[in-house]
Amino acid sequence: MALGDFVIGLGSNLGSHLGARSENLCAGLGAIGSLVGVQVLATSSVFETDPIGPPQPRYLNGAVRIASTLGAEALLERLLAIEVACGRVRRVRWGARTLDLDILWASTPVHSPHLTIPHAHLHERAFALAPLLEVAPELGALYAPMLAALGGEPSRVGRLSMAVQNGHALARFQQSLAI
Ligand code: A4P
Ligand code: MG
Repeated sequence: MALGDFVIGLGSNLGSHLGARSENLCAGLGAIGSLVGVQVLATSSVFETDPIGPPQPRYLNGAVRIASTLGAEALLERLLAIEVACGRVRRVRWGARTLDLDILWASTPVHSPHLTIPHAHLHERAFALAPLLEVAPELGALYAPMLAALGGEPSRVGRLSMAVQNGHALARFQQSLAI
């Protein structure tokens, strides 16, 4: 039985070109889709966003909505393991990373010593709000005005999708034609 829905934000700004950063997002999405007890419900567009924090390359950001039989703490543990498997090394707070996975929202809010959901910085980050609203449009009344106050959506560069083939989760990035 699913414990609830979660929206996970994906971010990457390491990799010299669009391809490498989108591959990092796909690796993260594929790993999330392969977790036992997780079903992918929706995937978002990919946005190219200015970095918040110290000077560093621009990010690609997206989001995935899942139904999960894992509780929030167990899910966070799996996400941290996926970040490590995807080569993330923690050096600088808010610094560059191959893959950052944050739990942006859950159908049941969480306030524990390790975890705050909705994410504590959600309301101040267009790079998180824009993909969140695509996979959870029912949250528009609350979050769309916050996104508008931040200047609206960052630029879309493509979208993420997920297919299951022979029991394997396959994540894809399709680049927008306009680029
Ligand atoms: N934690 C608490 N709540 C949550 C949550 N809802 N989801 C705790 C995930 N983790 C949560 O987070 C550190 C600890 O926060 C977790 O172990 C968990 O116990 P982290 O993401 O591992 O640490 P961090 O990324 O080094 O630092 P921080 O401050 O969390 O950074 P953020 O908030 O992840 O922001 N600019 C653009 N344009 N796009 C980006 O994606 N990302 C960041 C990182 C900075 N600037 C960016 C972007
Ligand atoms: Mg993070």
